[in-house]
Amino acid sequence: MKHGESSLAKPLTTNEHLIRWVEKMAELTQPAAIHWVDGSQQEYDWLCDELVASGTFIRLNQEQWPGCFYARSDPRDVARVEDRTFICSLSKDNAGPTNNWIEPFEMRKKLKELFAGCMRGRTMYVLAFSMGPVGSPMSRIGVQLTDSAYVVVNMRIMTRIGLPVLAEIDRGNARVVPCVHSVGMPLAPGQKDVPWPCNNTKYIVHFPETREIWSYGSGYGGNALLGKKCLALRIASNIARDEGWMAEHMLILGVESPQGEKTYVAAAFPSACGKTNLAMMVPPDAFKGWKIMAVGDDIAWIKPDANGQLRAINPEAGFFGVAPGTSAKTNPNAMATLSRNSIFTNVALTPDGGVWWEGMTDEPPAECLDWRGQRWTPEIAKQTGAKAAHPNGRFTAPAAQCPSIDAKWEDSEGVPISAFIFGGRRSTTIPLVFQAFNWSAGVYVGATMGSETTAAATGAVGLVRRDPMAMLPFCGYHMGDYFRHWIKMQRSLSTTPRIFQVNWFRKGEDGKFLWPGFSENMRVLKWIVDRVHGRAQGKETPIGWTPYYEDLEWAGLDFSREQFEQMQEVSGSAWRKELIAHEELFIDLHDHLPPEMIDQRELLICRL
Ligand code: TSX
Ligand code: MN
Repeated sequence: MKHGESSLAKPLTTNEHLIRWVEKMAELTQPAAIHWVDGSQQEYDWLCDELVASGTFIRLNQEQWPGCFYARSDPRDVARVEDRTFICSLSKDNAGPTNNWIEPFEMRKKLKELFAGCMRGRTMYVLAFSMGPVGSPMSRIGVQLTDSAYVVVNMRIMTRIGLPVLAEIDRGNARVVPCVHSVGMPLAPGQKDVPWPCNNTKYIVHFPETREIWSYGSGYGGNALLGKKCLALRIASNIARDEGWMAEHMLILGVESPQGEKTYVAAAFPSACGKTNLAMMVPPDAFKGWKIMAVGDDIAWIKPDANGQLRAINPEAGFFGVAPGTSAKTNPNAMATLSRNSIFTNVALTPDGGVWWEGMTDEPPAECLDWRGQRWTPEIAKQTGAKAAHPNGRFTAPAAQCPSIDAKWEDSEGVPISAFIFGGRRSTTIPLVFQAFNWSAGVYVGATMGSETTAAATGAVGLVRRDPMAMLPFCGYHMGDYFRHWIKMQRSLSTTPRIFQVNWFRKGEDGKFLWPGFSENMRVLKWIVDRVHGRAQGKETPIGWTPYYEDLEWAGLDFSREQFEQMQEVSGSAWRKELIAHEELFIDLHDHLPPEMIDQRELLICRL
């Protein structure tokens, strides 16, 4: 008998409310079968077998890539769809100018139409998941109904799922976030399925007041794995505001000194800044005895403990990382993490049943099949510019497999956060590192952060796009109220984390990067840790404290005082332009902006 065949439809819960909701949703969406996901290895293996049989998955060469699978999406379903993402709060004002809003009653009517019969001919999976370790007071539970087995197996890597979560629901204290997901492609009797079902009409919908998520038409990443961006950021940012904690788009890492002193920091970067690389960074050889340990690479839930100390958990259990650019050189820990039990989507398939992507090796394979299944060779690439992997091609890999995963990464109390780091990709103006003068000044730094667009995103390349706290696509309410919440958090803290800005991407007049980045960023992290513990000097500048040349550890790197001064320069004329760009962002948010943001801007103008 196949995995649990006879009992798939049997509810794995005693919670009447949950059972009735599943029945109601099945009535609406009309699936051919219901499968309560238990989360076992057996079930996972069986689902992967089914995905291979249906053509969604290709099993990779098990000698080289044990436990690994390969998927190609529909070429029209390759990334998050921000213009199809909606925050349906009761009032439009609560969603703010940076979110799409549709009146909730109207949206519910639309969703009813879209979801009516949308799962015909498919199985509806009932997927209970926990964001954060099961049972942690900081965790939150969701139940996702989905007609995609691909989603179920990815969610098993990215979150904690199945029986332990259902048991938590049965205990009855948890408020569950209901999540409904459909690829939006019902099957008529006898109709043959396609490897990647989806619909050109897409809706990613959040109801912040009722804490609900509805997703239609996409099977990809953040559109479909509803625990991640939808629950852990957009819905959780609403919960966090109401309950006095923070749901942030941040990596968490621990810095361990040779003496065994441990310091945890959380860092927010917009996309294409190498957040996963920083989370898994390996210190340079000269930093003997220093260790960087990863707690998370994307999301941090941060809450004051009884002593007024901020503590953070990583609500996820895996990494859903961008593959292109990831290599043994740029991120050896990621390469080790994804070497087994991982799922690859929209990268290239090599003739020996392996995967490849741009930047993985110096030498490309002589030939392979690209992310669309077409023959690709380096010659073809040279002639047509075709990429073997989609720039947003992904790996889904278990966090527990990361060689540098922190011992406390699943600690239900979380890890203490001593510093926040805001970063961006800026070729001018922003120095390698500086420390904000205080909490409000630091919130201003985060609120005004921006990043230059790269080829990976759509639109013009090289423009600075403002992305406050890297939360622009993920804040589930008014961005001005979000700044207000940050300001307010200080009141519940006995010690406030120090706040820093970094920029690995400043360029010289020759257009070359001034800073070698990657492992060498350890030198910056060490100064940050030294500042936190009151050990390092800082030079007062108009924008904050910057390190003196002597304050950074230079062993093992040939970097002159002149190079350093160029990289740390605070140019009055460049900053005056920067301030005008800040004002533009603030105009859009003016009626919700906390007065501290205006004050900080005034203070900055005076200091300049
Ligand atoms: O991830 C990056 N980090 C953080 C690493 C811990 N990247 C990659 C960004 C794209 C996702 C970086 N790119 C970093 C960085 O610190 N710095 C740069 C820019 C850079 C690129 C190449 C070189 C130097 C700087 N040098 C050579 O290629 C030789
Ligand atoms: Mn992210």
